[in-house]
This record gives sequence, C-alpha cells and structure tokens, in this order.
Amino acid sequence: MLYPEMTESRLVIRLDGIWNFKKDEETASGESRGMKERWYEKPLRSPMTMPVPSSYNDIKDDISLRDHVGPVFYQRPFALPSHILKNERIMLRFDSVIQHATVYVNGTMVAAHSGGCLPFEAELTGCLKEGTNLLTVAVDNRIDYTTLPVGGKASMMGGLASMMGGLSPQKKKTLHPNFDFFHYAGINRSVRIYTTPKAHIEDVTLTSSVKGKDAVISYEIETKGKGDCSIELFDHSGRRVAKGEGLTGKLTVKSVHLWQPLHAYLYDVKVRFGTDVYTTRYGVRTVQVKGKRFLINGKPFYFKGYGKHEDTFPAGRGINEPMNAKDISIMKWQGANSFRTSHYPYSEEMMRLCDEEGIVVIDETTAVGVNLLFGGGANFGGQKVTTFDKKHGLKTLAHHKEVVRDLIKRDKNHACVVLWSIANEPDSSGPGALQYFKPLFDLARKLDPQKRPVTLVSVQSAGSPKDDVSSRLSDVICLNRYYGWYAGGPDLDWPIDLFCKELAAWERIGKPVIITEYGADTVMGFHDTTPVMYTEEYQTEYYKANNAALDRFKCVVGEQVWNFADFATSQSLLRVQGNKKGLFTRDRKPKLAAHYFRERWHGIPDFSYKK
Ligand code: GCB
Repeated sequence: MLYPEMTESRLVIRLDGIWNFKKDEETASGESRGMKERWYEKPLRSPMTMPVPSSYNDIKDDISLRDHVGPVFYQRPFALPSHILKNERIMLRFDSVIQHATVYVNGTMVAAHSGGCLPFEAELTGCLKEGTNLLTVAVDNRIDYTTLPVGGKASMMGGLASMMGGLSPQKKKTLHPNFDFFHYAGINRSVRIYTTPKAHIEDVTLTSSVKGKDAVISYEIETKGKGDCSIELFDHSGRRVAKGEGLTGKLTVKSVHLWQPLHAYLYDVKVRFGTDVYTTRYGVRTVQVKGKRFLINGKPFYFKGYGKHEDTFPAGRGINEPMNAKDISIMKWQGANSFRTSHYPYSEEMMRLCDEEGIVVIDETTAVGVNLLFGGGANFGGQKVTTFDKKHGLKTLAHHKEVVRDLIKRDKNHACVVLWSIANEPDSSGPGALQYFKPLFDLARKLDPQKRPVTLVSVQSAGSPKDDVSSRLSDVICLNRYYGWYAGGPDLDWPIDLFCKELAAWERIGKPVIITEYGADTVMGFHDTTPVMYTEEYQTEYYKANNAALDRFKCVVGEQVWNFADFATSQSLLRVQGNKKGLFTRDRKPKLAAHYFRERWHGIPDFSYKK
C-alpha cells in the first residue's frame, strides 16, 4: 500500500490532534453500551480528551483505563473544501489501530479492520457532506487465538499470580497476552485524509539488479482508470538519470550509487499517470544468502544491533518520531548497524528513516505468542490446545497469511528491509508446525518482488535443528537464546558450554545464523563488586561470555541483543515495572553494558568480520 505522499496532484490532510474519547461500558446483559446505543451516530456525551496518535493506556492517571478490556470510542468532526468534495477521490487512511477498528462517518460504517501495526483505508468519495462530518472509531483491544498477537485465557508470565487470581472473589475482566510486552491499544499512528485524481496510481513496485557498475531497475505500476504512464529517476543533484514509459519496464542506471548499510543513497522516483503524480525514494542494493553468509551488495554482512520495541512514555506504542530519530542516533553512537522490528511491523516513518540513515532491518509480522501449547498460562483454561490444531490453528493461519500479505505490500520497496521474519518464537517444533509454517514461507517468497530471504525467530525450547522446522524452512537461522539467564543463570560457564554445543549443531546445517535475542534483566543503578543477577555488572559479564561463544562460530553472522531499551510489560512477579533487559533505560540512558557494546561494535566491521 502506498504511503500518502503530497504531490502536485495529491493533498494529504492529517487528522491528528486532540480527539474526543469515551470508554465503553457493559450493559446489565453484558453487551457493549456504546454499540447498543450507537454512540457513533452522534457527538459523544461527556467525552474526555485524547491525543491521536497515541496509545490511550498511559495518557490518563486512571488504572481502569490502563487495564480496560473491550471497546473505546474516538471521535472528531472534520470538513473538507467543497472543490475537493466535488472533484477528487477521497481516501481515509489509518496507519495503525490496535487491535480491532470499526470506522464510521456520519453514523455509517466505512471500514473495519483487525490486527494492529499495518495500515488500512476507506474510500470516502461521495460519502461526505458539505460542512461538518463526524468521524468515529470504535477500537477494541481484545485478543485471542485468532488474533496476532495471540491472547489466551490466563497470563503467560503470571504463573503464581494467576493461581492466586483463582481465589479472588471478584472476577475482573483482564487481557491475557501470550507475549511479553504491554498490549498498548488505540489509534497508535497517524490518521490522514488524502486525495487523488479519479484516474490514479494504486501501487508502485520496484526491484533492481546490479551488473558491474550499472543497475537495472524494473518497475510495475498499478493504476485505476485511463491515462498514460511514465516514470523518472533523479539522483541527489536532481539530475534525471533514467526515464521509462508504460505500466511496466526497465530503467538502466549507469554508474549506480548503491544503498549501503550506514551509507544510504536514495534516488527520487516520480511516477505520472494521467494527471496523477506519485513520488517516492528508492535505494538500489542486493541481498543474497550464499552458504553460511549473508551478502549485502555481494559482501558478507555482520548484523550488530538489537531487538527493539515501539515503546515510550506516555505514548505507549504511539508513534514517537523524535524518539525514533534519537534511537538511530544512539545506534550509530554505539557502532550498531541493524535491528529487528520485534514483534510487529514498525511505523512507516521509521522504515523511511532507516532507508535514509542506512540502518538494516529485519522486518517482523505481528505473529508473537503463536505457541499456545507451551505458552505458560495462555492455554485455554487448561484445555490442551495447540495453535496448529484444526479447530483453532486454521483461524490463526488465515489471519497470519493476511498479515504476511499486508506487510510485504507495505514494505516491499524499502532498501532497509533485508529479511522477513514470519513469527517470533512460535512453537516451531511441535506437532503440525511444518504444515502451519510452510504455507507462510511459500506465500512470503511468492509475494516479495525482491525475493528477500525469509526466517522465523526460533525459541530456545524448540530444541535442536533436527526438531525445529526453522532448519528446513528458514533461509537464515534466527535464534533467541538465554544461556546464563533463563537457562542456567547465574552460572555462565556451563550454560555457555551448552550454547557452544548448540551452535556447533546449527553450524552443520550450513546456513547463516543470527542471534536475534540474548540478554539479562538489569535494573539501572544496581551494582556489585561480584556480578550478581540484575546488576549492571552481571549484564556486562553475561554479554562478554555469550559474545566469546558467538565469535567462535563462522556461521554466526549477527548479534542482536535483547533489548535496545527497557520496556513496559503486563504486570507479573517476573517483571519489575516492565522488562529490564535494555542496554538503555526506557528514557535512553546507557547501562554499563551499553559502553561495553560500544567498544565491541566499533571494533567489528560491518562487512567481512568473519573471514
Ligand atoms: C523472548 C521474547 C521476548 C521477551 C524476552 C524476555 O524470548 O521473544 O518478547 O521479552 O524473551 O525478556 O523474556
């Protein structure tokens, strides 16, 4: 789906700002009062204010809003100039609403969407009045086995606490995320109206190949209506370097400037169709897996970086562009070159920033918690449910396919994206895992015009390469391993020996391996002369011991720590005001290990680290 660009033919109007907001209530019969009374038809009665974009959970100092389960209503009026109403195609676009959105304009439903972190839109041409229109969005945060991320019937981390919960006389409605981050909900990214001419450009797909000094860029333009189509490519000086006619074709670029990690170069692309104009930026680079190496522009790349979250205070999962820019600055300070969009697609603005800044991205779907069998208390009230069984698994799979499709449609042209991640820590060795995951890998490979490699991020309990389907399906093996923390902590010697044994087994598979998570919870300011768990000293020792293991194996082509920064989670006995595995605190102050990594990563070249 095209990002809304303002061009000589397209207007983009942001509807961001302070909206009216109201939490739904349940009627005596357990229905949604908001839906029953059709709150979307009239101005909300006694609303509160709420910023858009933002998660709503931490904005007000009210635990009942933070922990709310079910619908909330967002509302605002808007008006458009009458010449636009008469002449243009009018689109309403939501970049991300978590989890389910139902959108109404003047009381009529115009869109419904399930699954956060990916955009959706509704055509409003012909649906709007002159003067004021009323836009209402009902947002429901509920999750279950059919949603991604997955929700269960009890909390994943809440073991003891949920047992005690069973004794509680009052049953409070609670979400049960089967994943370790706070389920921030709301209109998390921008809302925009954009216009196009009636005959317009629907989509632009760009791929490239490089031969010697030159590149060939293939293009495919999808359109609606009648018109002539052309495409032009401009370099940094504004000089036109190539031009093509028609809906598909090839552009030859002599002496191409490649997009390189940390040395980005983007061409300006201008597409015309009839009176419509769409502009975008495009980086030329190649990605290839060859034996145990991961090649970017033909050279063996070493991933240095992080698993991250979109998580800041008080916006929650709400887009925070200054923090995105700060994070990339910190990455460069630290000598990193990459991150994974754990555990969902990040904002389009972040992907564009990574294109501009030369940051390499592993792009992940929203599939986290797809492991009901071993996912702690997320099991359905003690029933034996696997995600892959016929009753539940097929519904999860259908949505998972939609997410893979929409993610690739959104991010296919980004130079920064070098690897697709189908899921984080699913049950990749359980019964039915191959039947579940193979169609998803096949789909990603079919849909990606750039034919990037595909992976799934493997959980430690998936065991050996023999059992874990990722050894068969993934082009790159991505391992989350916690030797010296969940496995063996506080000991580091024997867990690291086990880690080496495991890596030796993966090395025999003959594919590149990236360690996509390893880490230890560390509370900023906890120190000790002997490195005990939770101190900054332990985190540093933990990483030194693990890195020594990684350096021994040629197949290991990357290290991404867990996590870039501390982040919010559901409450549990295992989480001290959130997950504290960050190299940085939530407000981006470095822990001791951040300085250790700064020294290490500045000493590791981006290319050809392991000869
Ligand atoms: C994992 C998960 C991540 C958690 C992390 C942890 O394996 O992928 O979402 O936050 O472990 O800290 O336990």
